[in-house]
Amino acid sequence: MRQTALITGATSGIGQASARKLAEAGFRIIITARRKDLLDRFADELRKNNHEVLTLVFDVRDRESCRKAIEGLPEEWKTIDLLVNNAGLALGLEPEYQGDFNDWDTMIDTNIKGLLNMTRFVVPGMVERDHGHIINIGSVAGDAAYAGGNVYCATKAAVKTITDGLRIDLADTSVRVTNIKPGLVETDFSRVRFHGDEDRADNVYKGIKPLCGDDIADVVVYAAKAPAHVQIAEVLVLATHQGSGSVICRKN
Ligand code: NDP
Ligand code: 8X3
Repeated sequence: MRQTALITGATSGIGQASARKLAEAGFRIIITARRKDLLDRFADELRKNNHEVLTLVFDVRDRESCRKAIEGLPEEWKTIDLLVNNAGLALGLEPEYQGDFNDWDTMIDTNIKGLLNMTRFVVPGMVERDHGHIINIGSVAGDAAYAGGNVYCATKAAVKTITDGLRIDLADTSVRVTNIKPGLVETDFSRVRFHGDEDRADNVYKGIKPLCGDDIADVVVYAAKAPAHVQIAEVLVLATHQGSGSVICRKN
């Protein structure tokens, strides 16, 4: 029986690239996100390439929807071997004292509570089977705050602590836990952060060759395919001309 991976936030960017590469690496794929049209289109592409795929449309912030999605899985899809908690976002880049309350709530509810919702519903089955792997997509932003990053950085610092806590709590099982922390990756991330302002989003990647979704997906697949006794605990992946969350060397 082939292994099954569930990837949240698979309509775009890192999640979509990870789902594609995990399918190519032999996983059956459960892809999830809110935008049904994009999810269906991606599922069609995967099926055309003979990959086995199931779509689930829900918002990770909605705990009951997460519960229903997992509990309602068809029998042949119930055994999840790999959970990739990728769904997440940044909103705004204002100083903390001028931040938008709704943006804060959305980031905290998605990046922290959404990840916890999925973990809470999927991991008990892994513990029961004494087999499984959780890969959380953290960020270099979780290592240290940068200007205007305040709440987003705090959510990714929380992802690091939550991931470490889970790893400790699962150390007496065979379930593995990984935190992958990307730096600048060119996806829809900045378009979402700047509420659709394309010029501002494009500027984020000016003068530097950023990472792409596939670069992070390669690391996801590496961690997932490592031998069972090898737990890739944490990986920081930066563009070559990025030194840290706030040091980015741009060339004209
Ligand atoms: P994208 O905006 O390209 O993708 C984000 C994905 O998350 C989309 O598929 C979106 O799907 C999904 N999503 C967002 N909110 C929700 C929600 N409430 N419920 C379900 N799905 C949701 O961004 P990235 O691929 O760049 O981001 C993926 C992850 O990587 C995030 O956690 C981000 O913080 C992290 N990251 C990104 C970096 C970057 O520079 N790009 C660097 C470091 C980390 P839909 O809208 O259809 O629901
Ligand atoms: C995304 C990377 O540096 O834009 O987490 O915050 S950064």
